[in-house]
Amino acid sequence: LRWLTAGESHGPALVATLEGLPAGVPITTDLVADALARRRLGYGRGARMKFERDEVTFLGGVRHGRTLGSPVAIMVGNTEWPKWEKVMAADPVDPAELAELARNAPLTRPRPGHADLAGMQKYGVDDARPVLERASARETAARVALGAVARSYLKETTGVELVSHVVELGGAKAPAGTLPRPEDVAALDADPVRCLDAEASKAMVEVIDQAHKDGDTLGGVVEVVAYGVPVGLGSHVHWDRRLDARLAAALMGIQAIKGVELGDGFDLARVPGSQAHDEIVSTPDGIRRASGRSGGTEGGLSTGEVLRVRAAMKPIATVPRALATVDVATGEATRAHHQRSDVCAVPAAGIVAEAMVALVLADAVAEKFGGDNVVETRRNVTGYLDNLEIR
Ligand code: EPS
Repeated sequence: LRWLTAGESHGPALVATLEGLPAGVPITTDLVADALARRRLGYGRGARMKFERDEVTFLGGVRHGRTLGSPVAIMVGNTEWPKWEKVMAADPVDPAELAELARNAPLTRPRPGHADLAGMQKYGVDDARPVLERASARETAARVALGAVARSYLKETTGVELVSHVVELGGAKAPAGTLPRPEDVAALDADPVRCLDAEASKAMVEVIDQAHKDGDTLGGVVEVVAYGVPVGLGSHVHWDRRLDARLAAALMGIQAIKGVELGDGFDLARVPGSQAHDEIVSTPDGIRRASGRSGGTEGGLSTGEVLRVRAAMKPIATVPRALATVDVATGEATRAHHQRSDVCAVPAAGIVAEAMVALVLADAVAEKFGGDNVVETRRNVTGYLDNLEIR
């Protein structure tokens, strides 16, 4: 599979394309809109989440609720656009007209932790606007739209189901070993921070309230859990075919993610081998792992056990109590620019991480099982699983 997104945060729309899916994958505008609505959930988001709506339009690849096998193209309209029509116009605008717009004032006080400064240096611009527009996590709406399609493909071909949850936020932690199942999704979506543990959720809401009062922002850790992943996705034979490497790259590619762990990740580095691996046992269901420390991959291959990956999000770089910076127009020490911001977007990051995991797994399934129609793909999956020599 190949996928691309385009579009600026305050542009008319985001667009996303996904190429390589077979025909027959069920998908509708409502399914994508529901996925996008989940991304807007979460305590601690800023004002924009409340008034802006994501408007979904399929531009190609789908007919009467099923993919055609041609590239899927989705447009996610920004309802904020009328306010930005001049500032973000594709065609030249009369400079006199632009000068009257406060929104167009050059942003010359780059935010520490944001793409602002390095982006201005690299692209040779003296205003952060052209950089921050694309660095913005608004772009994740396009990925979540594609993730909804990937997810439907996974469900249809392999029965894989994904769940994500917040395991840590601003230092408040869910109890170790909390592992949500697909039937917990409704409860997770109803929780203000998408955390399964009620006590921890309360503590997370409290730290968000405190950060809001302090003019600060918070990060956290999300976990994505995939059930029903068949054994043998990815491969040990080459570094860029390893499933864990592909998952790590996809999660690391989400705005503000600074760390990724597969299974128990960094904790495995702190225990001896006798406590780090998942012992292999014979059960009435066949050969299984006795525990899930590895996170469902060994040697870059999926093991057929529950897949579990974590991503650590740093606090939002647009800090209300702004950090020290340099005004690039004057060279003077000052405070970074700030208009409005989220206190915390960790619950939304979980939804984005789900989308990225769905895309990576869909890619690995398409690669292993092929097929031009989902019926063919499903037959290939069943044929493979039914004919495993060792199971
Ligand atoms: C974002 C900053 C905020 C968020 C935006 C991502 O936008 P603004 O600067 O316009 O207030 O609301 O997220 C979204 C619009 C979205 O749909 O997720 C940023 O700097 O990353």
